[in-house]
Amino acid sequence: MDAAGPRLAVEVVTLFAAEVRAALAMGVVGRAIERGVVKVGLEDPRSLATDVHGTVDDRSYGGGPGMVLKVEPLASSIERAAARLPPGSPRIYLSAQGRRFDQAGARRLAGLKGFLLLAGRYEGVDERLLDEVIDEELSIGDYVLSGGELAALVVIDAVARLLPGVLGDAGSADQESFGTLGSGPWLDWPHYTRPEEWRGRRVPEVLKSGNHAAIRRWRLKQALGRTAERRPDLIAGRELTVEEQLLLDEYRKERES
Ligand code: 4HQ
Repeated sequence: MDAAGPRLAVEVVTLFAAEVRAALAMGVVGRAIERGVVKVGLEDPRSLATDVHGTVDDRSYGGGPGMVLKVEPLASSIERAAARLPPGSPRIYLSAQGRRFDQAGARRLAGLKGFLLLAGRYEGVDERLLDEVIDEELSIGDYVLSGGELAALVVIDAVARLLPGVLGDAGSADQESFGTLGSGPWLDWPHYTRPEEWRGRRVPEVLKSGNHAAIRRWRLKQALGRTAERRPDLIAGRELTVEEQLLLDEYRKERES
């Protein structure tokens, strides 16, 4: 992978470069980086601040509490980091005002050669930076974080695991929730491992049957049933296949009894 260069290059612009680096060393993402499939660069705007104190924030015009990240050190950092990425790599700001990041968004980013993530702090960044050097805003959900770093890590994690060679089993990214079993995306089915019985609760017999067709059917039924119960929005307006409709009806009948 090294001779050909990484499959995906990511740059993160953050005031917490050491913390982001440490978090990236964990688990699946850490291994993807180790193997050279993903390359992550970090850029700390503090190192480009124009004064000796490394000032990157200032008071908000219009008043009120909270600081705003200054445009010049951020613009310089972004341009420096972007120069390490393939041409055309989008520059993305993590923000609660952004378009919602989801599995389709993860697949889109996984198809790129590179992208840049800007993680803000405090009240956010000077709006002119967004107009001038940012291509899009992404939100990981409707809640308020203290900074964009955790959001950037969420995006990198969801994207990295989709790249060829990152997960051990080539199919396993595809099989889970929001993967492609049936016409999906459905929620995941229940999982079990040993022991066979725990506090009187037994593993469903079918999973020990060795009947792979029956197991696949059971899992799809559970996935559909749980999706209908917990996330009806994911089912509403979707065309179910004949088999899926049958399995969902079966699930509901079994629930009643
Ligand atoms: N932020 N999804 C960064 C978020 C957020 C989100 C709040 C972004 C604080 C400085 N980012 N600012 N939700 O809550 O991505």
